[in-house]
Amino acid sequence: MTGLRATALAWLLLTLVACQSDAPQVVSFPDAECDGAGFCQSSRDGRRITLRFLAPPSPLTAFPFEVHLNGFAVKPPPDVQVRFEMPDMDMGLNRYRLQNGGTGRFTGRAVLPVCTTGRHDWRAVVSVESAEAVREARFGFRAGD
Ligand SMILES: [Cu+2]
Repeated sequence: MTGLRATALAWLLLTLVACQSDAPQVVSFPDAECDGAGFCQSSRDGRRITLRFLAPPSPLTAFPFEVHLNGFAVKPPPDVQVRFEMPDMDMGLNRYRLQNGGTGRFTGRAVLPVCTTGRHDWRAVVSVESAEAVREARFGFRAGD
């Protein structure tokens, strides 16, 4: 190996290490589908993330939802966000930070845009950020049909 190559490799490794220490680790929960009543749940390593729509989600109409966390440390409380996306289609930024209602319950309210191609299949990505990791659960659901 030439000196230049070794230097380039060392630089690459340093960059990779720096990247890893910068951002917290993202732990993905198994993908799940919401049931017809708007109840969505996924578990991993003794932790459970539940998303519940408190009204049927429909474009252009605000709907409330809540997230319940089980098996998570609640002090300090994690930062809980939900972003709504459509698989393989840019629907703009639809991200909401939830209010901490105490005892592992977080509440939010969202308004979804209308899909110009008439699709109804959405995905809610619940992101729970604590000091050591970001844990994410992706839930498929339908809106407005
Ligand atoms: Cu769309």
